[in-house]
Amino acid sequence: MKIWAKRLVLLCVGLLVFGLPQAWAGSTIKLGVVTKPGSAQNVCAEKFKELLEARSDYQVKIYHSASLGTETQILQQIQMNTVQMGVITAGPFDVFVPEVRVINYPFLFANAQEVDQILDGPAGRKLLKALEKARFKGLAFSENGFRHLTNNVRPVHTVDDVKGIKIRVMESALHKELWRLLGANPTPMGWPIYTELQQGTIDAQENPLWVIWTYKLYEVQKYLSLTGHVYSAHIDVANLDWFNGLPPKDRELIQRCMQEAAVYQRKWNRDNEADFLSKLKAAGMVVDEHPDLATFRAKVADIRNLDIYSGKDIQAMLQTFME
Ligand code: EAX
Repeated sequence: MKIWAKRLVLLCVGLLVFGLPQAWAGSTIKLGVVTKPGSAQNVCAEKFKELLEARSDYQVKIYHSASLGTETQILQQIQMNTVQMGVITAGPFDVFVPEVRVINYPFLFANAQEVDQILDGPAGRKLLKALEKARFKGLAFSENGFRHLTNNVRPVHTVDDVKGIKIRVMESALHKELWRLLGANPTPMGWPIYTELQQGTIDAQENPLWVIWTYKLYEVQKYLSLTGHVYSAHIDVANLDWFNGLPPKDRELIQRCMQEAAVYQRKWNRDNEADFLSKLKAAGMVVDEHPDLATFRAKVADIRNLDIYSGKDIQAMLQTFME
């Protein structure tokens, strides 16, 4: 073989072994969300895709509408790195990282301003860091929003009205305990749950207003009470080892794009809340805008003493968030 031909062969082999496979493998990022287009998770994921693709050669492929299974299953796939990233509701995270129960604590945040102050501050950063134990890189918090109760049995004004109602809760240890304490009969299930509500397997669910609207739950739920009992963050994550294996400038870019997407998405959610509420009323839901929350708070006052909050780390973090 001529010398130039040998060199060409060596160059090709070298590129294959060291260069191209890395470039190919690294250029497409699979990102999972459980919800369908138009949903809060998708708004964040799509913004992230737009920002990252405009600023780099990465391609972001969004898997949505439960095509990867439930949020719990998406988290498992991120851990295995068959999916690299996700925008996932904080609820199901608490099985993987118990510290996440801290931000799902009932009535923890008074309003959106307080959410931003705490989650964007040192307490939020500490929580993102805690995700590393489960091999997740925590990039940012976007949001599902404040969760409200809907049901088909009766109007709910005080906590006594919740008694015995069969409610679907997220696949989360805390959410299950919470609704048990409130007197309901909770069943953890992945998302979506329209059919179960329609068939009457369950009578109730709780979610932010955009969910009730986007998933047409008003067709199968008569009563809405603005309980705002839990603020539901999304945690925007990547597989930790995949992320750490990227060049530093890519890591920084991905982090920055996700943070910008999260800020954009929180604003989107908040700007649209009043509109979702009017649409739900117009669609015929009976809305209690001022349920007697004192009765709810009283029932969950002792939640931090439950087993799910045992452990020094989790108690210390809870303290930080409550200060
Ligand atoms: O994002 O599972 C849930 O209740 C979530 O809030 C739902 O997926 C909407």
